[in-house]
Amino acid sequence: MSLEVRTTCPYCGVGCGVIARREPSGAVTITGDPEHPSNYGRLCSKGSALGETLGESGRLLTPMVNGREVGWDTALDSVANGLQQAIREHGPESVAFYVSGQLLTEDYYVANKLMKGFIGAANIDTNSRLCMSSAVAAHKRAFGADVMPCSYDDLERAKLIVLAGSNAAWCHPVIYQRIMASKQQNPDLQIVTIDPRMTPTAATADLHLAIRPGTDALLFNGLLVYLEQQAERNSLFVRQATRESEAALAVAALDAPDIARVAKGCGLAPAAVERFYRLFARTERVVTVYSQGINQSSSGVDKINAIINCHLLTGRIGRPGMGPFSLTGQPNAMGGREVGGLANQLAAHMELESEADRERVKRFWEAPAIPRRGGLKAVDLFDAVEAGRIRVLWIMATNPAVSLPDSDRIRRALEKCALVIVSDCVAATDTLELAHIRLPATTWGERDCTVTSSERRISRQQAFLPAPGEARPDWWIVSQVASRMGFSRQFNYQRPSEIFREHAALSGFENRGGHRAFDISGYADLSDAAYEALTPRQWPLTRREPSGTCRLFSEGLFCTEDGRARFVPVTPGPPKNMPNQEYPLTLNSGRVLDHWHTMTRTGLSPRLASHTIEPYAEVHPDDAALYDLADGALACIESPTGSATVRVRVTAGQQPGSLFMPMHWNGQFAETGRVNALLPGVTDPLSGQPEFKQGRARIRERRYAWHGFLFSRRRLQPVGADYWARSRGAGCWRYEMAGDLTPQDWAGMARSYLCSAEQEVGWMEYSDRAANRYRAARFVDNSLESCLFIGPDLELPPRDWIEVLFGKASLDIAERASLLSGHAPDKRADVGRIVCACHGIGEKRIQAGIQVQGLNSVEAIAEVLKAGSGCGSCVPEIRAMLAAG
Ligand SMILES: Nc1nc2c(c(=O)[nH]1)N[C@H]1C(S)=C(S)[C@@H](COP(=O)(O)OP(=O)(O)OC[C@H]3O[C@@H](n4cnc5c(=O)[nH]c(N)nc54)[C@H](O)[C@@H]3O)O[C@H]1N2
Ligand SMILES: Nc1nc2c(c(=O)[nH]1)N[C@H]1C(S)=C(S)[C@@H](COP(=O)(O)OP(=O)(O)OC[C@H]3O[C@@H](n4cnc5c(=O)[nH]c(N)nc54)[C@H](O)[C@@H]3O)O[C@H]1N2
Ligand code: SF4
Ligand SMILES: [Mo]
Repeated sequence: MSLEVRTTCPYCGVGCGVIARREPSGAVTITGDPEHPSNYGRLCSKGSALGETLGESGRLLTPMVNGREVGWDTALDSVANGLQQAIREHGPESVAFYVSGQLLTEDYYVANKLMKGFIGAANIDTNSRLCMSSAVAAHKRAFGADVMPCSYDDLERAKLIVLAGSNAAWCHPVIYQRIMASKQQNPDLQIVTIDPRMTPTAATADLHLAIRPGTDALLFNGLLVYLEQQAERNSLFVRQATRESEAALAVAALDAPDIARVAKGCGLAPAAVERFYRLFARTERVVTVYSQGINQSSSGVDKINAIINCHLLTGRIGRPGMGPFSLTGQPNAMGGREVGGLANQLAAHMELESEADRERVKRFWEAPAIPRRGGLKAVDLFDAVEAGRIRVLWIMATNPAVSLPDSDRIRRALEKCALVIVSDCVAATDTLELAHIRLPATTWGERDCTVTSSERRISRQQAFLPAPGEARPDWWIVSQVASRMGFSRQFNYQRPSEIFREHAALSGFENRGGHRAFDISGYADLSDAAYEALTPRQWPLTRREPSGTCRLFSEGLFCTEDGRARFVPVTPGPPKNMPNQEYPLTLNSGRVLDHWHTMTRTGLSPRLASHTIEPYAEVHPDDAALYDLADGALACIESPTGSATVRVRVTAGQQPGSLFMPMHWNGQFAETGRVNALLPGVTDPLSGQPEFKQGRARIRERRYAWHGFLFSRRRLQPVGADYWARSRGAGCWRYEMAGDLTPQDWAGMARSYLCSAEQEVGWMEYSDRAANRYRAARFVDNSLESCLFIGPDLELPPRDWIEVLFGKASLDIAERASLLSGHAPDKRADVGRIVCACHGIGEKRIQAGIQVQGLNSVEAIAEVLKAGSGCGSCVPEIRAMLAAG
């Protein structure tokens, strides 16, 4: 009998419902849940490839202490003893937790409870600091609480959607699909994208404002002034429901008196600015969506308040189809905010600084002590680790050696730390390499708790697979450690439903009149069976409103003492990391469609890896000419903190003077491709969020004596290559490589890569020493085991047909010969670079469809080839191919 469960995708904050079906054979199929209100059956490429990332291979299966496998008892005792000893000798502030928006709510709740209630310090921070903390701070300033008032439904009701610093087509693909579907039904819907570079999201917008990096606050200050000048102020709303409008307007008028000034400052054409302002002024139903292009800035909080100011002035908030909309990144970024995962929060939207809140939580938890002050924010926390003030650091479900800024320094801090504990589900990450204690956690498919999406919707993750090896849920691990530290009564949880009920009860505890907006007390008495069957609902959710709440602030009442929202006067300066003579370029960073962060899971899927196999930097053609960089060449990028070597992608979509690098690559996939080696730990003074979007850098071509690639069924460690990037292929691992020194003996080097000496069977090789060309292939029982291609320059054979050979049980003579000649035996086998990751359709296949089959529209290509009919994120690329003919 097959087992079927309804669960939630573990990737982005859209929070799509997934149906996972496990067949008796063990195979797992994944489909979108047609009944889940986040996606109504849709999924993006990452969600649909979830089945490819399951399984035991590469997993951390046993607890380990100092490199030795141990039982859970030993591991948990070691953690508890390590924490207690440091607390005894150096005080509670000498230990810290660094947690994650990828923990589930119940995990997060117990980690926060242990630190803030029982260890009695507040040094627990989360990777949401890197992600949402500017939004949290701005919401608190404007609304008096961290509340995002809108729903996805508002995006479908809007007549204008402004996407500020969001590449939703790649990062929130199902929301983007919903927006696009809405536009198809309602062609009047206008979409404005504000992003310094051309993205797939910008490509399909009605208006793309390629803004000068970091100048968004000026644009929105200018909008505020324009709205006032055009008499768009909603006087009644401003008078009754807000304060400080005059101060905000006065400051904005100084900063952005007219369109000409704004256009100049933002590097935009005045007509484009005016068009945006006019659209905004005349459209009542406007939603402004903001994401990392706004948040990850040294003035991110101010930028968000500049956006919210415009919604307050026009009263466009709390009503259908309008409002400021913060997109959350991680699956449970919102849940983490509910439990108080940030160092400056308590739990259930209460404040450490408030004595009443502290007393209340202390009584509820029966806790010995609650700290009076916030703890260290992520970047500061790692500074304290480096300085030796924090002696024990427990990291859960995040990979800071890659994802924090100035990552070489983060690695050094971890190396110095007396005790580093890491809970992760995989066996090898850059952070785990520096851990003394490794704790194997269960992950998606095995874990069983709740998460909250961007629109405040709480959904269940359900297990459909047994936990592999000794892996355990994070809530269990933390509770066990807490018990061993002497708090067994308050952490005696047997199942997640018990934690969830406690969390729900705390949200309603002494919360009279719903003073705290986060209230899910309607769930406080949920039975275990009801928890199992929980359907997705939006908070607040109380006994009086058991079906949840779609939209907040609909009565013009906010969460401040006097119920009024606040305008915040803002005059943000330029980014802290302006380019200078030595480092003349702005370094921007972000995401690609098919990878998730540090690739620990998406890196295992051949389908997802096929779209982008190497780290890269986007460079504008003018800069490419200036620095003599060819498309496809390798380049060295340097900054004041470090350097990286990546492939160059020349594109007119990039802004002159700016580079863009994806954030995903790391020591496991390409040691030299780490963008955070280049970005300094500069943060927003209010939120502590790092400025990941504006670093400074310089670029130059990096020449090598040889270039090559290697395919192997086994995962290898490329030795002798100065540059390498690993990616998953179908049935093989792929390595792109380059080196400074030509080895004396190619065959010897090939053997050291591909096999040990006693395995020297089934070799074929071709060598032209003078031309620095070498090719070798190794077979086991006629099937291709590995192959290596080396040349003096970038002119190497295409890769895709070789991957096809790994899918074959045995190769015929022509195919073997083709390996050595470097030419595909059959032209059809070479599909080219994968464009549509959902269906695995390559560039050449699509080109043939256009040129040979006469397919002349996106729809025709979707119909005949299926390309573009999945998540739709490759549609802009297909459109560009159609235009090129
Ligand atoms: N495929 C994929 N999807 C993901 C993730 C992933 O790893 N992979 N991660 C998830 C997470 S945790 C997050 S936080 C979200 C992030 O989702 P997004 O915020 O949409 O993604 P980013 O690519 O980080 O950045 C968005 C855009 O900001 C632009 N930008 C840079 N500087 C500026 C500026 O000065 N002004 C403006 N207006 N824009 C600027 C960048 O060019 C970039 O296109 O994605 C989530 N979804
Ligand atoms: N330059 C640059 N840097 C950035 C950003 C950027 O835009 N530019 N974006 C920032 C943002 S917004 C974010 S959110 C961060 C993300 O950065 P990270 O959080 O560091 O990235 P992940 O790769 O998602 O790390 C999650 C880890 O948890 C593990 N894991 C998965 N499931 C479980 C589980 O159930 N339990 C446990 N214990 N572990 C699990 C995974 O294997 C992985 O090692 O990166 C930030 N860094
Ligand atoms: S849009 Fe986000 S939540 Fe939905 S399937 Fe894709 S990654 Fe998962
Ligand atoms: Mo994020």
